Amino acid sequence: MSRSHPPVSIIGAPTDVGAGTRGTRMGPEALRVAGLVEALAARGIDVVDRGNVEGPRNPWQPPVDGYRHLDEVVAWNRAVLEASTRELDAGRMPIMLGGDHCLAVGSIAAVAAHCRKRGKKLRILWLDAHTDFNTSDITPSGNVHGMPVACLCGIGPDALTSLGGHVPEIEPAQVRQIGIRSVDQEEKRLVKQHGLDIYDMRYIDEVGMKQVMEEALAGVDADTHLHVSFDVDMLDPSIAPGTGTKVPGGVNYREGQLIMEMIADSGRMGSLDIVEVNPILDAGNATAELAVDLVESLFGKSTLMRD
Ligand code: HAR
Ligand code: MN
Ligand code: MN
Ligand code: MN
Repeated sequence: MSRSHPPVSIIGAPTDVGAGTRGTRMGPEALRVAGLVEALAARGIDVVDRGNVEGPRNPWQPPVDGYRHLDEVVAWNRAVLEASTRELDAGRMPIMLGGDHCLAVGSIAAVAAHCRKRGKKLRILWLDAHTDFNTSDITPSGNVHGMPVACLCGIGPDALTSLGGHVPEIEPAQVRQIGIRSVDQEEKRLVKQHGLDIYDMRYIDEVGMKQVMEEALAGVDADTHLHVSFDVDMLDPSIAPGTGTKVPGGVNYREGQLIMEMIADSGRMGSLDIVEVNPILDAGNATAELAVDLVESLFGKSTLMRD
């Protein structure tokens, strides 16, 4: 029996202004070519591709005061915030195709406002190799895709922390981070200080993905809007080479499937980001194709016995 899903809207955000490697600007097309829209439609989901939002080109400049391309990052996030808000207001589930992970500031600011309006609890599953909790003072790169979680928690430049008009947009206690294995030295201090709930690869190795997901989803109920922010570098680079900041020792294929299946079982996913797909670095279009495969599971595709 397949679960009924809310209607879905695809929003492309073709940019790499927040990254240190160019190419995620082609992520939305790579995901479309991998058959994302068709895969959702084949599951009986009402899916509309809204096309891409627009924003400034990547000026490819060094960081200024600890940020690369801050104005451009803000402009792209504003576009994502507006497009996501429009879909949420219409009762549709936005799927934001990045683009680099800086765009989660806009997508999640939209979701946070939606939840405040509807009196819903918000839980964020941050699937990533990285905690993305840097600030301009401690960033080793100036790349804003290493900072979105901090910005959403109110730590960052005003233009990003107040993008959605509510500071902070979220509390660290609303976030669960899964797949983590690369945290910068000073960033480690900061995530500890703010009490982020981090399921790193060692913990996944020790207790197994089933328990990790049970813990990460604990307390999610009918009043909860679940936002999934899926950075494909969570996956092991051997199966997902098409991304700019690869870290060995990532989530394997079966673990990835289990994450998605258990989120699907919760029945509470209300919004999704798919970010950091860089087809230039890929083997064919393998990473986007794997992402689509995992998204099918996220929307309830399962083995014959459980479908
Ligand atoms: N922590 C490093 C930095 O801040 C690398 C961040 C890489 N970020 C992403 N998103 N790919 O998770 O520069
Ligand atoms: Mn990330
Ligand atoms: Mn990452
Ligand atoms: Mn909702």
